[in-house]
Amino acid sequence: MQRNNQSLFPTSLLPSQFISNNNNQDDFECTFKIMLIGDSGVGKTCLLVRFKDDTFLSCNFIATVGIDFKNKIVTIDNKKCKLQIWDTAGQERFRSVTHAYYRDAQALLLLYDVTNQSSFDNVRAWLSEIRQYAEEDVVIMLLGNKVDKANRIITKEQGEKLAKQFEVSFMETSAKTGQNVELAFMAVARALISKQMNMTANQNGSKFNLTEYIETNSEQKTWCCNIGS
Ligand SMILES: Nc1nc2c(ncn2[C@@H]2O[C@H](COP(=O)(O)OP(=O)(O)O)[C@@H](O)[C@H]2O)c(=O)[nH]1
Ligand SMILES: [Mg+2]
Repeated sequence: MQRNNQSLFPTSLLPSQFISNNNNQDDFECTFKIMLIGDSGVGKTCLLVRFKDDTFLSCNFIATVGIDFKNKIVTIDNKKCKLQIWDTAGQERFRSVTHAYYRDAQALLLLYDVTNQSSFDNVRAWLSEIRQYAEEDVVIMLLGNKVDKANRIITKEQGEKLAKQFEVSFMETSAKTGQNVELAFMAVARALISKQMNMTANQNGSKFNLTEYIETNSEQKTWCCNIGS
């Protein structure tokens, strides 16, 4: 049965209006909106909970409905930044809703599950949807999640190849063990800060090199292109 999206998501909760209600904006030197997308069950909610609270819930009981968000304050190079992280439901029936939110996102973390072939196959469809609905200069990072599991089907090389083809950054993560989770969010936040600084100050200074940053900091070597420019 078709759901009525309007009743689930009142206009008062549309993202840009929601952000503009923030009275404490001055407390932060930057506020970024990051969205988690990907098929249902790939671990988006668990990844967010791991980053926010550093815990792993079995999560079986949490079926994200539509869209939800959590704020996390991070300090990067003495800058206090608010990351507003939006967690979407990947189910087909909610896609028409999440489209509206793409426009406000400065970064997208696109997840697949390394033990689930179809979630990997669907990455192309997600990327074309991103190209259609998100801002052109949105920062995109592809994440192969659940690398802690023994029954992986998708190799790291396959993930790297796909990311390279679409010129997006790539990492492998585990919401369960926490591997690379903090790094993925922090790398994206750093790329956004660098982008913002380059735009506002028209600086000639050194650009943040995301590739190098991830290579240096990741718990396993990963390939990544420079999205910080
Ligand atoms: N082993 C393992 N399981 C995970 C990981 N991330 C999520 N899960 C499990 O995958 C299932 C779906 O996770 P969830 O975050 O709800 O996926 P979502 O639909 O993308 O939000 C849950 O049963 C989680 O416990 C991970 O990194 N490793
Ligand atoms: Mg979820």
